[in-house]
Amino acid sequence: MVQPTTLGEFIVENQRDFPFATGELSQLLTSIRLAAKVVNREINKAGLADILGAMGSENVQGEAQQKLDIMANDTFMRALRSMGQVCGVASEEEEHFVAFDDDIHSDARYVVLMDPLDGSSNIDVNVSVGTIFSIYRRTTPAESAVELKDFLQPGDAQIAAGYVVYGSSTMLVYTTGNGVNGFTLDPSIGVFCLSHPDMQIPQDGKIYSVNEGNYVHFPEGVKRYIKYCQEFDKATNRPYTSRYIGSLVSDFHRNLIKGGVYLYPTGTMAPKGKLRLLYECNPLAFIVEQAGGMATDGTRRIMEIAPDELHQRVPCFIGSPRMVETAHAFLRKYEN
Ligand code: AHM
Ligand code: MG
Repeated sequence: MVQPTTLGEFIVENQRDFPFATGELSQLLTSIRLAAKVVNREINKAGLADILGAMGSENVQGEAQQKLDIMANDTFMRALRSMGQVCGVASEEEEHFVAFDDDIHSDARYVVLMDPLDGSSNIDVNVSVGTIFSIYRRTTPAESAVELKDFLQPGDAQIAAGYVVYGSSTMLVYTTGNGVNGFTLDPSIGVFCLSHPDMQIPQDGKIYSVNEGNYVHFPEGVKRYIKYCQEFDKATNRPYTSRYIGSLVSDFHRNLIKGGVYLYPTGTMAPKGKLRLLYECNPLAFIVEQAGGMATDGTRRIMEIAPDELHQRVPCFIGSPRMVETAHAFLRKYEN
């Protein structure tokens, strides 16, 4: 039997490709890998333990927090705090960034932004959820207090980004800017093994993913693009297939493998879009571009947007480049 490469081995083997190859990033990814396994274990038994359902609280964005949102947030925070590489973490579940300012973090050079459990409204019905993370070097000097500006960096400054999808199998997919690799958790030994080396998104696809319940609220260009996806045309392989789980990581992951486009546009329901720039769109944009795809807000590359707040929302068009470009053409034509 051929022994699979484990995520731990892969991280060490590829450490040299990384511009600041000091081993710190490898340690940091190790913390994330461990937290992902803990969260996976808790999600897997969620129906048996009393951890389903709402907490009875809301996060800063006014969304009901699920018990598993809190568990995932605490697990990742603890794992990142336990090592000395990270000086602060910003999370969807926390209004302000959390500074790690004790002695072991005094010369930590990285900040992490994360959505610890994305798509958590799907948990109670046993539908896939995910974790998304984004890693930057701090811009302020080590040994000083971490500041908001360390977190408000454009996506192009990301050092690494990834996601975990807790699906029919659990996978961790990440990039450090040298392509994208996917690892499947072998539950019998509790180890992530390389299963999807050098992932490439198909240049074109047949899947469009959008919450069509919001159709009447969308800009005219998006409505026309959706109609285009639904029309019959043999030459361009239409109609396309509509697939929408409502769990960004899962929808993104499927489209990355099969080819497709995910849209969360502006609309009267979500005037700035729904998805968060820093810990949802940027990390997935880094991954999709590394896999040969595109991510924009309809006009600009997501990763070029200069953020001005931690929980900033942006419209998002992400996936196979030809599909994103066609959507753009509709947006330009029906600009309103
Ligand atoms: P969350 O971070 O509160 O879970 O919200 C993000 C989720 C995404 O996973 C998903 O793609 C989107 O919200 C679904 O939104 P909608 O229900 O409006 O279609
Ligand atoms: Mg989310």
